[in-house]
Parts: sequence; C-alpha cells; structure tokens
Amino acid sequence: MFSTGFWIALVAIAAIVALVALMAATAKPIVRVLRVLIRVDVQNDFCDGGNLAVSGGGLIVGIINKLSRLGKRLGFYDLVVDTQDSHPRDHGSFFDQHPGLAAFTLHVLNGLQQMLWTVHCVVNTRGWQFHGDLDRSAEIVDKTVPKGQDKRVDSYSGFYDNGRDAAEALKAQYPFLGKSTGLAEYIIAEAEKRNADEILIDVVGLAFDYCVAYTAKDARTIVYRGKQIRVRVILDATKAIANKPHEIEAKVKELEALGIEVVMSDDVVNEIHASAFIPYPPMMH
Ligand code: VGL
Ligand code: ZN
Repeated sequence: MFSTGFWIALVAIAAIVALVALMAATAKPIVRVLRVLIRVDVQNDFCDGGNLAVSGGGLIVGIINKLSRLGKRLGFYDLVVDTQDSHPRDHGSFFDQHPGLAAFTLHVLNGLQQMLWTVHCVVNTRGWQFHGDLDRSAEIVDKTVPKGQDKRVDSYSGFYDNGRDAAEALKAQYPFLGKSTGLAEYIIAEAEKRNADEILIDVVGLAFDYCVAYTAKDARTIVYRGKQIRVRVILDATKAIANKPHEIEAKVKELEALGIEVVMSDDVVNEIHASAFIPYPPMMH
C-alpha cells in the first residue's frame, strides 16, 4: 500500500521528533551570571618600595592582567572594577596623627579598633597611583572606586567604610561609620540592566588579609534576587601583610566559613577558556 520510501521517511521523522523532545526535556535552563572582577588597591604604596609595602606585592600584577585581559576578551567578566585607597594626608589611620603612638599598634578611632599605619596612599602622591604595569586601559576597567577618603574612619572594604556592623549606639554617635562607596549599588544595577539571574564576584589584589578579605566579606553580604551572591578570592592573585603561613591559613578558613570560595588563578583561567566554547547567548551589553 505505502512504498518503502514512505516508511523510511515516517520512521526518520518520528526519530527526529523523539530526539527533539528528549533534548527539550533534558536541556538545562540558561542561567545568566553577571561576573565581576574586583582588583583591590593594586597601588604603589602596597608594592615593594612603597610606604606600606606588602612583600612581593608587585608580583601579582602579571596574573591580574592575565585574568583581566583574557576574562574581558572571552566575555567571562562583564565588569572589571579597581578600588583605590585614597587618603587625605591627615587621615586618622596614620600613626603620625597620634603623637606618641607607633605604627602597627592598635588605637581607638571614633569608637572603632584601628590599626595605626604608616602614611600611605595619600591622594595625588606616587604611592596612591596604581602599579605602573597594571592594565588600566578603558577596554579593561569599567569603574574605579576610591575609598578611605573620610579621615574619621578607615575603609578596608571596597564596599563600605569600617564599622558597618558596629553596635547601633555607636553608629548613632558616629553616623559616618559603615558608609557605602556605591559599589554594591553599581553592581546590582548592572546586573538588573542585563537581566542577569545571578552575580559572581572574584576578588584579587592587596592586601589579602585586609582590604581583599574585607571586600570579599562585604561582597558576600549582597543579596541579589533573593539569594546571597557567589564570591571567590583568587589566592595567588593576592599577597598578605601577615607573613606567617598559619595566619594566612586561618584567614582562608575564616573566609571559607562565610561561604567565600578560595581558588587558584590557573583554575579560573581554565574556566575562562572553557566558558568561551559554551554556545549560550552572550550577555547583552
Ligand atoms: C590596606 C591597610 C591600610 C589594604 C589599606 O589595602 O589592605 N591596608 N589601608
Ligand atoms: Zn589605607
């Protein structure tokens, strides 16, 4: 009645319909992730020869450039943000503002425990400028966030001045504590603009145990679309002020306990390469 050709065509069509149905049923939903690389305080004063040098600070610049350039070129990072420690000369964290007190001793500054530092990152000085090898080209850097401008309070995090979780009474007495730099609001607005489902923030820079750790911790407090966002510190793209391995290990544990992932740059580089071959629609810019 029907020709052989008819039956072959029928079976072929049925097979195609079944295959398409199977693919549709098993396809993963496309989750669009806004990925942000925050490069913390990669400034001359934190590099060798600087006024608050972190040993080997300049050695991470090559890794940071690689992550930034590859990440931007292959569409892995949507945003690259630099934070810049930017103090007035009379900043309250400087030991020389407290006659008789030495650098690297603790003091109380407007109600908060404050480590006294050597004079560093004073606006418009060489030490305040970014490391000369850091790729700061316009294709790479989307935003530069100054911090530490208020002499009454230090600002380790790129998101908020210190004291954000101080007691309410203290915050009432010193209303300038914990003020936002605007970075969280900026990242959330960019995510909404692109209709991203999730946000990932990778943190690199100086110093691991101060500004990098504080920035990662504050990033982890950001809630986007009802969920705490994902945060990673790329450990070998940072250097610590502390030089004892157990101190660094303790800080890693502290971050991990907060759900912050501590990863290595090789793994992120591999992930950037791999992401370029996933035929998902790119984020709209
Ligand atoms: C930093 C101490 C004082 C840092 C900034 O970038 O880690 N540390 N100011
Ligand atoms: Zn500082």
